[in-house]
Amino acid sequence: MENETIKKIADFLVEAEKEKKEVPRITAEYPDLSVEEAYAIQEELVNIRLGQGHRMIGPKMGLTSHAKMKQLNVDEPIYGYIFDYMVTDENVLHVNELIHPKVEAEIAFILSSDLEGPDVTTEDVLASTEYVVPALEVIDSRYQNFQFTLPDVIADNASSSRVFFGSVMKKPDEMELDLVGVTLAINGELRDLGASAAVLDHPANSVAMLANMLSRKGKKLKAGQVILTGGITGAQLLSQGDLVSAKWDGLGTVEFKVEQ
Ligand code: 0L1
Ligand code: MG
Repeated sequence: MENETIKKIADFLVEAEKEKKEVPRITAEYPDLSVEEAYAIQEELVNIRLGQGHRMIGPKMGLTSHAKMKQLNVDEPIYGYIFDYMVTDENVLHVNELIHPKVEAEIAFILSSDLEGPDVTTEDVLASTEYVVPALEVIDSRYQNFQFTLPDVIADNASSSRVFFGSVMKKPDEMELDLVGVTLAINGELRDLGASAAVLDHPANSVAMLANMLSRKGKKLKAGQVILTGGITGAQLLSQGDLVSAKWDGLGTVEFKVEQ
């Protein structure tokens, strides 16, 4: 694919996010779009955001549950990036800034030292982790009806949109990180629950896999980055007026309200 086309598609997706307008999936026009080309579009999109003055918080993993991988018929997760404008201090999600947001509960890792693949292990990740924190990720695919193929969603920065972090920080050796139970309620009604092993059997595996995937592009995970490891619960559609509340064993609660 020509550089000009890569740039055109990245601009198209950035514009869709800005205009809060769902768009047809890229593969409707480019049916042969490969995963490699999709990551090139994502990289261009990241460069546009950096050029606009946004700061990258860190990468995220997506499609880490067997259910989501099966849904898209893939055997490897994907990654994308979280930027500063996606993280808010107030506990409010402004729905008028988004298209059709969904929320999922995750665990985020904050690294104390760099991790460089290709052979990063789960033990390496645990040794290089300063803290883990609970996070509610809001995903908002820019595609009509959240319908996409694997290359589409990669190009669209893995549907990244907003993140709410909790205030409880734990050292990785303070808890059994693969045995964290999570509940996700909306308006007081339990919508989903899960255990952190849903994320590739252990959320630290997700970070290791990410480091190894990035190494194929000559990239590494860096100290200080905050890494979202993937949904423990399924993603739940949000509406104006919703009160979202999630609870993690040992990591507290994160709540936000969905407003205009
Ligand atoms: O964070 C995620 O798992 C999102 C991956 C993209 C798939 C989706 O938008 O549902
Ligand atoms: Mg996610």
